[in-house]
Amino acid sequence: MAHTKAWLESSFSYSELTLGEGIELLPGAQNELERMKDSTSPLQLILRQADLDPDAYCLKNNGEEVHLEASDPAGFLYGLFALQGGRTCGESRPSKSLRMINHWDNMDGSIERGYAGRSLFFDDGEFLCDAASRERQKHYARLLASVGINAISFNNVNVDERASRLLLEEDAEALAALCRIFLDYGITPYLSLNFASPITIGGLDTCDPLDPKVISWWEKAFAEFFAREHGVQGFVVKADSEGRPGPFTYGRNQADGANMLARALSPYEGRLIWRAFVYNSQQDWRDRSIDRARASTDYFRELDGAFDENVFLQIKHGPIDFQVREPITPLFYTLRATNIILELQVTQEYTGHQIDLCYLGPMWEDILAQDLPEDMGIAAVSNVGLDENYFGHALAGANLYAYGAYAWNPKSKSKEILQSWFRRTYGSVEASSFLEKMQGSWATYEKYTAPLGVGFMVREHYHYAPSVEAYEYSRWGTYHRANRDGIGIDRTVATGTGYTGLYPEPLASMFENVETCPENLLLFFHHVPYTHVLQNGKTLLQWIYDSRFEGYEEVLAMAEAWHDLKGKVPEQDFLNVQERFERQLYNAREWRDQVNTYFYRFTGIPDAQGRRIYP
Ligand code: GCV
Repeated sequence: MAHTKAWLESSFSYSELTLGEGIELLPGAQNELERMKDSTSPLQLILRQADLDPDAYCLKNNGEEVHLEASDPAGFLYGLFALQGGRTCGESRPSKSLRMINHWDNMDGSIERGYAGRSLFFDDGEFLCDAASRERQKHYARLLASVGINAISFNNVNVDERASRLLLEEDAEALAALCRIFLDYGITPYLSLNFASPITIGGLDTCDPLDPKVISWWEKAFAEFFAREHGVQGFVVKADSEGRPGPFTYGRNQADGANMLARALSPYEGRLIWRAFVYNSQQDWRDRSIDRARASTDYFRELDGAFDENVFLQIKHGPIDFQVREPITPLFYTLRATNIILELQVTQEYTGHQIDLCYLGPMWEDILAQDLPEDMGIAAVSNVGLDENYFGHALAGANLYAYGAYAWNPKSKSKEILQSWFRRTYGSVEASSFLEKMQGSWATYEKYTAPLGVGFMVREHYHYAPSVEAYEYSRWGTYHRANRDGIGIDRTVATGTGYTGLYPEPLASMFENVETCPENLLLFFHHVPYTHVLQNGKTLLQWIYDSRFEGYEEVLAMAEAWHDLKGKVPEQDFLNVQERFERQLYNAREWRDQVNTYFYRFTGIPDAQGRRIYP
């Protein structure tokens, strides 16, 4: 099946090319130059070496000649993509040197939390390397490079037995061929690693990071792996998390585990990306002394400065798990001597499964507007798969595009990104009314799902559609604590789990105090009575009712605005989105009615506006 071009339609062509002295081009840049060549174009393209930052480019245009300057091959590549996107002058440099996409693809071809079909890379335990798969992989590499992504991990962080064997000789050739496709586009390949590999594939009886047998096993494994020269630059590791083994199993700390691997990687300049998503997923809901939100900060803050220099700690933006609204994980404010990577989720695990329209640009704009370390890297879980349009929902392409834009420039404006994506995908179609609603689609999603940062309330494991109490008595540590008087988790120092105290001032006091806590996070930090009066004068309960009704109405309005684009966007995309709006409406209605009924049954307080709440 052929994939759509997504936003890769070039609006630039040249007839003559001049290459300055000493310029080195990536094979991907050579391909792009080929594509843009058109003997009827009035423009000359001149590439020159200049003293710019890594990956940066500068474009100048006098109407006849377009000059592209850069200091390295990646800079030329990004400049060529900028030209294709319609930019012919100005300078640009990325603010982050690591801009990564993580795949959660399994080698059987399934994708954990994937909503756009099967894997682009694997099927049935093998690499996909037929001609059609290669074409798609190349196109995908172009798509990523066009928005500045420069690193990729191919396989799921939950590494099964098959994927553990990626380290071995048997996959070397296929792995090298896949890596080459991405390297050609300036994208450095990584793999996810099984911390228990010495047991799973090595025949040892332990993976204790301080055991000399284990250390030599890894040294030998990496020596053999890197001798094959496929271009892999490092590994992503999920350890001590959700059933994955790790250093805790042996009474060691997280730095013991990460540093052991990092030291074995250092002769090859390998990097170790260690995920901070470490928590106890066997919690007893009765035990209120454990707060999952605290876990990553409790485990890692005391290790600041203890990690080797080739270790990067990858931290999810929020302390729980990619909910529609979470505060920033405290570690971002407290780690000072550790390399860190911010982890976002492009795939819509908790934000509508690419069935519901949820443009995530505004969420990332909010996150990146916080005072985060400037020199951190950025990574995000991919939302693509074998579906013809790549994304399942044709409009979910905006999320990958926006992620690239934020990875390049964290100060980007989500509204401008959306307009740019739409123009490059659908041309100059007048769609301002629809785009305004799409810009608000994250806020809309938040309105009809779990209120004010309380999180979850979704169907267990599946993570789509309402199920208000599905997690309330589970082992996952994600409780909303609703009772007949109120709802929310008391995370204060004064009376709760003490989580607010993990933030530096003035954030700690702001979150601690119910009056100063940002209202959209009220139930994340506080257990509040339904009669609590919000800033807009409504009670919490009335606010819950109102926003569920509004959320549903907003989905209706989005679906109607989309209808006006019939005949203006390609029929296939029109129908794809229309069908998804029907499912989104069903979902939003279920959320509205299940959440409202849940609270109405608890409180017996009717809606002040007399709308129908099912008893
Ligand atoms: C890859 C959440 C998801 C899991 C995912 C995990 C992680 O818990 O539901 O599917 O596992 O996050 O980030 O490791």
